[in-house]
Parts: sequence; C-alpha cells; structure tokens
Amino acid sequence: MEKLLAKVDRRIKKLGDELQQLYTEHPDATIGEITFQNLLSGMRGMKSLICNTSFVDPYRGLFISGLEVPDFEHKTPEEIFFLLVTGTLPSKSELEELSSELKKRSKVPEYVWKMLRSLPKTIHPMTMFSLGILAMEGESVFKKKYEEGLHKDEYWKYTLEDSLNLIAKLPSLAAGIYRILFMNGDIIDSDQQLDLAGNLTQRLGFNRHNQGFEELNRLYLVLHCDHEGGNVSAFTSRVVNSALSNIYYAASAGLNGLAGPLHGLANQECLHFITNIHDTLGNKPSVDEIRKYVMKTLDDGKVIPGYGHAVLRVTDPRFTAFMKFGDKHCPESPYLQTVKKLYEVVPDILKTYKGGKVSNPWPNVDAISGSLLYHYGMTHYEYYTVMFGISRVLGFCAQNTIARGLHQPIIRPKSVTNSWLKEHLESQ
Ligand code: CMX
Repeated sequence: MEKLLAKVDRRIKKLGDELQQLYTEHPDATIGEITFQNLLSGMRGMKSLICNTSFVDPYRGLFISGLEVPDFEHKTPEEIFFLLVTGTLPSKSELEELSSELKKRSKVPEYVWKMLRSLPKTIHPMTMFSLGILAMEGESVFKKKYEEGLHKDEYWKYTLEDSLNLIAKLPSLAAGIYRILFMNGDIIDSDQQLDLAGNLTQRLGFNRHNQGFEELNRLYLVLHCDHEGGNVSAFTSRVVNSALSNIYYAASAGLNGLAGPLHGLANQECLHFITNIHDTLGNKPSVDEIRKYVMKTLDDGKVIPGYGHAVLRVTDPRFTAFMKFGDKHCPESPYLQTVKKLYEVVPDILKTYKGGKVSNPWPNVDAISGSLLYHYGMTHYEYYTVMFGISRVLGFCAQNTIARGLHQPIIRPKSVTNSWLKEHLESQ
C-alpha cells in the first residue's frame, strides 16, 4: 500500500505545515468564546476540534474535501475512504492498490464467530457489532508496535494499517451478525473479487442482481461515511483514540454512541415509527391522518425520528440522495410513500412546535434510509444502524489516522462545578 501511505504522508505534512504557519502568525488568536449557554447545551456550536476529513455546512450539508453530496454520491466506499484520508479521489492504480489490500485482509477470525454465536439471540445487532470489533483488539498492529517502542512519527502508519485491517472485515462481520440473528446462522463466503458493497450484499444472503439492492448498499456505505468531528460517534472515537487506545477500541466506542436513538439508531426508530403508522392507519394513510399522528406523537412527549439536526438547517442532502434512489427504483413502495407524506407535514409542524424551539425542522438522513432497505426485504429494522455503522467506521479511521499524524494530544476538556460557576459568574 505504498501509494496510499505516500499520499496520506503528504497530506499530514501539508496539514501540519498549514497549522504551524497559522499558529506562528496568530499565536494569540481567539477562535470563539464559550458562553454559559454552550455549557448548558451540549457544547453546541463551540468550535473546539480540528477535523479535515469532512465538513458540514448548515445550509449545504456534508462536504468531503470540497466535494458535496451530489458530487460523490455515485462513488464507491473504497473511493470515499481514500478521499477521506488523503483529501483526493484515487487514480485507477491507487484504487486498485487499496481494493486489493482490503480483499487480502477480509477474513474475520474464527474466535469472533464463536463469541458472537454464544450471545443470546435477544441481543441488539449494534451490541454484537461493537463487541465483534472489540474482540479483534488483540489483532492491533499499532498496539504491538507501541509495546515494542514505536516512534511518535510512525503512529499514523500503524493506525492506518489497523484501519485497513478493520475496514476490510466489516462487510463480513456485519453480514455474519445478520445471518446469526435473523437467518439460519450460516456464514456466507464471498467472491474474492467483489468490492465492499458487493461483498456485503452477497454475505447478507441477498440476490446481488435484485434490481438495485447492491447499488443501494453502495450508496448506504458512501452517504454515512463521515459527518465532521463533533457528532457523538466520531467525537467518542476521537477521544478514545487520543489516549492511544487503538482503532479497534476507538471504533467500538464510537459505534456505542452511534447506537443511541438521537444519533444513528434514529434510522431504526424511523422504520418503527412508519410501521406503527401503517399498523394504525393502514398502508396508505392520508396526509391529514399522518399530520394528526405526528401531533399525537409530540403531545406524548416523543421526538419525531429522522427530523432535526445539531448542525444542518436545511433538508439533509443525504436524504435527497436517497429520495432520488427511491424515486428511481421503488416509487410505489408504501414505505417511501409514507416518508414523502411525513416530509409534507413534519417540517411545518416542527416550525411552530414548542414556540419555534426546534432549531431544524427538516429531515436528516435517517428519515428515509431504512424505508429503502425495507423495500428490498431487509425487514429487521434493528439491523439498520449496523449498516450506518459499517460506513461511519470509514470516517473514524480516517479522522484518527490524520489526528495521530498531526500528533494531536490526548483530549481533555476541563469541567467545572456549580460552585465554580457561581463564583466565576458573580465575580464578573
Ligand atoms: N422532534 C421533536 N422535538 C424535537 C425534534 C424532533 N425531531 N428535534 C428537536 N426537537 C426538540 C428537542 O428535543 C429540544 O427540546 P427540549 O429543549 O425540550 O429538550 C428542542 O427541540 C431544541 O433542540 P434542537 O436545538 O432543535 O436540537 P438538538 O441540536 O438539541 O438535537 C437532534 C438534535 C438530532 C438530537 C434532535 O433534532 C432530535 O432529537 N431529532 C430526532 C432524532 C434524530 O433524528 N436523530 C438523528 C440525527 C442524525 C444522526 O445523528 O444520525
């Protein structure tokens, strides 16, 4: 993987030089102020991390090195990982090198299957996914090299090495979990020539030529890959890796954050929500019936899953990309139809809900993604966040590789007590 290593090396040097120069020119610069409101609102909006793999513009959504969603939605997950970690799309030979490295590293160790099979069938698939990754922690090359006395300048190389080993195994691991929990438990082998999305589709046991399911999986693995540095899962993974805990620890930890209903689990919640609508109102509810259902959900003190975002202030372009896919491949799907009806009514309701308190009434990616998987027969919606997770690990790996290359220190913000705050605020 010389080509990839050389490119990442160049990127890290460039980013490091830029930061050094900026710091030399502006040693005492202030980036922003921390208000009491920031402390009370989960640090929302506080600029306190550097992340160059991707950026989320509130009005245009996800950017990866200058490319926005419509520019990269047709790429493959391999190309996207290369883009995240190097800052450029791969040439043909660079892509071939990366793809062949991933194919070589894709075998999940037997002990992982043994451990996963021993778990109760009532376990959530995200727990299994996180455990499966954690169980492979002993495979970390970074860890071995560190114990042998690795030089700081080399940290990123072995973080990248671990990342490739991990990413290569994710389709097999994730598909195996699906087979163990929802099918007969047989682990399906894959054609060595397949890419990550093809591999995933085949190993899940779905027909790869079934009118676009593989294409959907490819899109799924691309659209969820990264969402800058401050979201719960990426941030968690960065914090863990900043202690030099290896990428297996960091990815497993990040996925535990992704498993929360306000974050990645929202795609499962959305399907559950739509299924409940269909159970209550039938498969073709009217817009008015949906409006009433949404109002009742809010009156019951619940959130509308798939709507709102901490950074975005428009319809998520990832939602739009999935909608384009749905309109092309399954416009008649009752699930997609209900997604559309919700899109017609929810934003207007949320705009005035709680006196306009909702910062973003528009749908995020989770409002639609599951309805497409459901259409293709993946009806166990507890599994959807695993699909999100396979993709998001690409971002964790890229972010942590760059962070180690830049010698970013252990992350350790200062917390304060109520008494400290009282004293501080009263002395102003
Ligand atoms: N339904 C009902 N109420 C909502 C809401 C929604 N979809 N989105 C926000 N609100 C409420 C919040 O709960 C909050 O109420 P309280 O002050 O009473 O606690 C108020 O509006 C203000 O919150 P906000 O500033 O708009 O949103 P946050 O940045 O705090 O939270 C998010 C963002 C995503 C957690 C929130 O919009 C939400 O809970 N959405 C539903 C879950 C969801 O779709 N999550 C997935 C996000 C994308 C992802 O990470 O995958």
